[in-house]
Amino acid sequence: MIFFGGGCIATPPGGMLLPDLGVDASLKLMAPILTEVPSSTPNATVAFRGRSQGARIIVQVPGITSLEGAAYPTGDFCIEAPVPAQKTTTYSLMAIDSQGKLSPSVDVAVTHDPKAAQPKNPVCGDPGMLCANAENCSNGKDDNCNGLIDHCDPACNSCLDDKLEPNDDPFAAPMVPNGYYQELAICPCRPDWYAFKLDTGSAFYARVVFQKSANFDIDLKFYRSADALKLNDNWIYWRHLGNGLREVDFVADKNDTYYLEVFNKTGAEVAGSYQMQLLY
Ligand SMILES: [Ca+2]
Ligand SMILES: [Ca+2]
Ligand SMILES: [Ca+2]
Repeated sequence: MIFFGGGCIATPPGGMLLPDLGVDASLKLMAPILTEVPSSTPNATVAFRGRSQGARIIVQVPGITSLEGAAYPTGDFCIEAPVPAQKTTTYSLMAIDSQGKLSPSVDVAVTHDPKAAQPKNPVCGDPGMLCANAENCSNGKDDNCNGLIDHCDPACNSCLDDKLEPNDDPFAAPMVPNGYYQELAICPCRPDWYAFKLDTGSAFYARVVFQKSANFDIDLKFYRSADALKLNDNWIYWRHLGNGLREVDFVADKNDTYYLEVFNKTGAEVAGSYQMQLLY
């Protein structure tokens, strides 16, 4: 599940001083700072409010789902997550920036209790004036709250992405079935991630075909879930087959969700298209 742009005005507690979250690309991305989270709620959803350097916020609800939402141009965010009934759930929140850099996580526990008091601001609501209709392409901010900053935003680079978007990181990767996928695209700052559930001993095959150029040359990386979800680049499979053809041919050695990353290895911020065949 992915929610972009939806949200509410973050309301840090009055008088609380927050650190300067100016972005320095050379530094590690900081974990989100939570400013408002109820410890218990009678509701089926909870709103997490805070501040972040990242363009997007990820909430992992263990064993259930990952959610993603865009931060506001101010650096504030509000993102809602489901609350499993009659228990305490420990959520992990992370930030991810426009270049795919992931922050450490911050964990927070919320207890569902039908008798708990109603939280003060239980839903994120309309972000109102915080999100603009248009993207300013040179201010280092995600003005229109779509999770994409400046030249990474299609409003600035005019790149037409594919129907499986948004899948710019493993937390937003769709589970894609067997098949032949045409008209896929890589846009600037936006690798494509896909997820597959494989049982031990089952075979997986993926083939990607594209037109290579000086600025556009795709590579594939295939990961186990634990590595993909940490973005630690500890991939397990990567093979070249000459210009314009890449392949993954793998037999699962354990039951797991595996992830495929398709990206432009030249690092040039250009658009390119590809086709993908999946057999598993
Ligand atoms: Ca901008
Ligand atoms: Ca944007
Ligand atoms: Ca894409």
